[in-house]
Amino acid sequence: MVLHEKGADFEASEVNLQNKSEEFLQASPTGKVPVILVDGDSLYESNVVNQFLDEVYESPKLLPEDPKARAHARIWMAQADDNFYPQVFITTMGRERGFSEERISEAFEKLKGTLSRLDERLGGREYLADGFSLADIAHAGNFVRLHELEEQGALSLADYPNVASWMERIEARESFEAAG
Ligand SMILES: N[C@@H](CCC(=O)N[C@@H](CS)C(=O)NCC(=O)O)C(=O)O
Repeated sequence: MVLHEKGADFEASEVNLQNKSEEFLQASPTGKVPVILVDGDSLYESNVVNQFLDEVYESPKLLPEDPKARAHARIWMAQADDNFYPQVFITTMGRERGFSEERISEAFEKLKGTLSRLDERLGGREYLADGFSLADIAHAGNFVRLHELEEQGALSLADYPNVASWMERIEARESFEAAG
């Protein structure tokens, strides 16, 4: 999404995570995606990569100018890494990965708490920080899995109306569509 927002010139490679190629393992020291190669140098950890891209591409700026608003954006980026991402992942993929039912239901309960906190934050706000930012992008990669949970009847986004309208705003962006 960041690369598309910036209109950057880049080449994307699909990676088969079930069968990682030598070339991919050379590029990604953690064996995980996303990873970007800049002049042959690997950069990884999505929020770190996104901040790097925001620094090297002038516009549009994807972190607020004001230091306090910027700090809030980073708080929500950390929350996406520490809570939202692992909770969505364990809830949706846990069974396939052989996690215990206890671990899966614990993650689901925590996810509902995270969604409530997001909903509270988004009350009277269009985005998590001051304008659309990396904080919103840090969550967007998991929207598709939230929709899956809703389709399965496990979760109703109507219980989190501010989250639901925030997701719609982000999903309407060209960069979301382009990132697939
Ligand atoms: N904190 C990392 C998480 C990266 C991550 O866990 N990526 C997953 C896919 S979304 C992955 O590559 N998994 C493959 C594996 O663990 O083998 C980030 O934000 O970049």
